[in-house]
Amino acid sequence: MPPLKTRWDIFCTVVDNYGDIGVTWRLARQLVAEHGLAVRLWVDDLRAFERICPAIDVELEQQLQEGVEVRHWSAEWLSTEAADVVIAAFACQLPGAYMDAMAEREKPPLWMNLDYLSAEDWVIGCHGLPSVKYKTVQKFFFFPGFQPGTGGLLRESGLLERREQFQRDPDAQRKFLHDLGIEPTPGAQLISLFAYENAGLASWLDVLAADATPTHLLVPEGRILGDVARWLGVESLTTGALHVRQSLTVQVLPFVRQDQYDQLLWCCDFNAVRGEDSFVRAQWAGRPMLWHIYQQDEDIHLDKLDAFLALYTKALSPAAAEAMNGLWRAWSAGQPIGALWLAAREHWPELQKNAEQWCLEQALQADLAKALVQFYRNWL
Ligand code: TRH
Repeated sequence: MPPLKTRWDIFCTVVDNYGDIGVTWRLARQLVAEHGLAVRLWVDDLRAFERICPAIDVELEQQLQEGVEVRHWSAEWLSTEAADVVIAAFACQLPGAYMDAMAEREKPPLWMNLDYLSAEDWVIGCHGLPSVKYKTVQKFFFFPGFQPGTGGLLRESGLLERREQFQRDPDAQRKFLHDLGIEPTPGAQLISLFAYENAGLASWLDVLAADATPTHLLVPEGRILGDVARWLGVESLTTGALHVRQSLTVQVLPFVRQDQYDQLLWCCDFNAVRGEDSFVRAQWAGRPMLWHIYQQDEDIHLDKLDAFLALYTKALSPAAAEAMNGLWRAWSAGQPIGALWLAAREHWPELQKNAEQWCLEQALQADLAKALVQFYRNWL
């Protein structure tokens, strides 16, 4: 008989938006596909899940998706055996009965908290440290990150090879865009825009509209649409809407599956992203990007932003680094970025090269799924 697969349980509460489920779904699939593990993903909000994975049946308590056993984590907890490895994503609180089930196992499971991504230095010192204990079960901190000594970033095997192949194949890109209803304006730069509400947007769109280079702006449905509509002077925007203002074509896209969203990023010359998972995916696209960081109380997100910028711009010339710092900080503060965008454009070849090199440098680290599996092996 083949040996029993190690069983992993991943718990995800959807706080808001799609990052919590986006990260855990990606991780769960990778643990199954690349490490042959038996994974259950417990999610409290199947509707949010359905947005990034339309195959989800929101009525089902239990379903198999891409080899992952997806469980609806409902208020009424039915008793279940605890797994060998338990991941609480983003400090979510496990059901009390499940914690007891962990403690009742003959060999307690490895229990980890998968934390939010941050480039701050303190992460290196805290990654892998013991956290609280519940009866006999010890919890550990597991921090993703950009530097050696952290848990790394989610990156599927062969991702960069697939991306490079796609970016070398204009027909594949044309077909992908065409299937999404996108016929790029000839000679236009393609920009994707996934962001939270942002008062600074209008100044950027003003500059893009007045630019000699045409821009085709692709905006997935979401929170920024209100600002786009206001700038266009239309009441509302829905999927498929297409508006032209001088050099700027604005097109609203449907929310697509995660793998399709990757391809969209790979097609674009520049990607505006947000939160955590799209932010990482834009880095794997190897193209210049702009990050709308998730706002936190007492502005602690600003430290995270600066910590990332310090790493991301370290190989740039002082002038290009200054342009990037200015653009990113203003965007996350909701300030006008029109002039800062033009300043960044002055350094375009350098920014393109930096994006590619950053991506390759990050890919030298073990990916997060592999690092988790290694952590488990070491713990055993
Ligand atoms: O949606 P986000 O803003 O999510 C989060 C959450 O708010 C979370 O609580 C917070 O802690 C975290 O940000 C920092 O951004 P994010 O992380 O980029 O998640 C979006 C997910 O949606 C990501 O997995 C990519 C996916 N996506 C698609 O699958 N299709 C699409 O068309 C688009 C635009 C995104």
